[in-house]
Amino acid sequence: MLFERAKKVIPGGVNSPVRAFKSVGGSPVFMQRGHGAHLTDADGNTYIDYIGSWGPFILGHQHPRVVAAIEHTLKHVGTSFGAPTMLEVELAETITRLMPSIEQVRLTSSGTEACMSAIRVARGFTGREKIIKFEGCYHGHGDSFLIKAGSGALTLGVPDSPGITRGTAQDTLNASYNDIDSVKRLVAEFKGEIAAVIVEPIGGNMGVVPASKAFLTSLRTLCTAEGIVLIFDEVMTGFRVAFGGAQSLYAITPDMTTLGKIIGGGLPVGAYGGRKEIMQQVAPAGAIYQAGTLSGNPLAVSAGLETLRILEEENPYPSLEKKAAMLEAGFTANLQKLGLNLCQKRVGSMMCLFFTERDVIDFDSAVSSDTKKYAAYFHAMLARGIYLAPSQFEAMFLSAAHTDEDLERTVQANFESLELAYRLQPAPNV
Ligand code: KE4
Repeated sequence: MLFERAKKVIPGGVNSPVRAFKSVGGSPVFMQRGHGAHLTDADGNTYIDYIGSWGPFILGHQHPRVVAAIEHTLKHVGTSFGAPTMLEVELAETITRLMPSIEQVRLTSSGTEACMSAIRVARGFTGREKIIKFEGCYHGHGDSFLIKAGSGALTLGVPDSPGITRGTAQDTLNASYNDIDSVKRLVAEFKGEIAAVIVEPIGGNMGVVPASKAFLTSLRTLCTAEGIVLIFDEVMTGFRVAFGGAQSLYAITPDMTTLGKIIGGGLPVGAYGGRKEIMQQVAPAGAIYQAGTLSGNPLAVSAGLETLRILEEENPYPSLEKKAAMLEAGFTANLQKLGLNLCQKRVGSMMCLFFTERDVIDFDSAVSSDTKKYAAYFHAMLARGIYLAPSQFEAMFLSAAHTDEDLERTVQANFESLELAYRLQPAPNV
């Protein structure tokens, strides 16, 4: 049993907790190969993949041009030098051209590094210490982010994981997503002490929960008025929901943006960037230190660069929108047929079926979902060859490689799996 073997040498048998199936039960499926919109597991079973490595594979696994770009770099360039290369300059030029709010950008090797670095830079730039994040948003596993809202009157954050110090926790304040008043209260209470607000412009880590335009607009106005750095964490939404990311959809300009996933094309790349006057404070141009052995390495950069080139040349967004709308409509029709009134949220090719009848607009409404029903649904879909996130509080991602046949199969599996999860299937005639 692969999982037992893995658990002997890796904590929980996985290299990232969500993969362990803890919230849906059972053992994780060990994958052996990815190809287009499909995965093959170690036993040879195939799946239609709606995780796509948690977002990077908007083009599907093993896109021929991305594979060729990686092969070329491997054979004719190398993997990493720890020295500047033209490739990373080209990726930086592409990112700053496609996301104009990013005047300068620093490459990292993960989204966590990007987000950790962005708040350090915001703190260094403003000379302030506190940050505001939102309950239900995830910005990687940096200490300052693994903080939950203090109970009741205690507005200072409290650690959400052992190993996080009280000293760190006190500098993270939690507000409620889509609730500008919760931010205004913190800004008033900690006047002049807040360096940054970091927000996922479309929440993707409590299921998919879009921010309202009014909320993000008010956030922008408030941060400008208070000299607070507004950071859009677009690690998931960057080049996912639109070519220019969520900031282009909402037409709101953050002071800084963090990126990851798609810009690595399946290899480890993260990035943070923003206004030049802020980024000029980053070492070695400025005094704020941040570094990384493999930052901008040619191999990972070539995968990300080719992915962005394909996205720009082929513009798959209209067809992704059509496919995702078709899938959503199929699910809606199933819910109606079954008399279920579950909440669905979708922005472009990232979507979520919440097992709650409430309208999900923030963390509290998201967690009203019935995770047991989700678990039953998840396993029923898995048994039908549909690979979804093993947690209610994640996103479902479509790729340019998903075919209409994949979507039809998924809609049919959705109907059967909802029937099972809600025990709606007609009692077998005895
Ligand atoms: P990484 O360090 O995992 O590359 O990026 C952290 C991160 C930052 N910001 C946002 C908005 C993110 O969604 C993420 C990572 N997303 C999770 C999926 N919910 C990665 C999956 C995992 O943790 O294994």
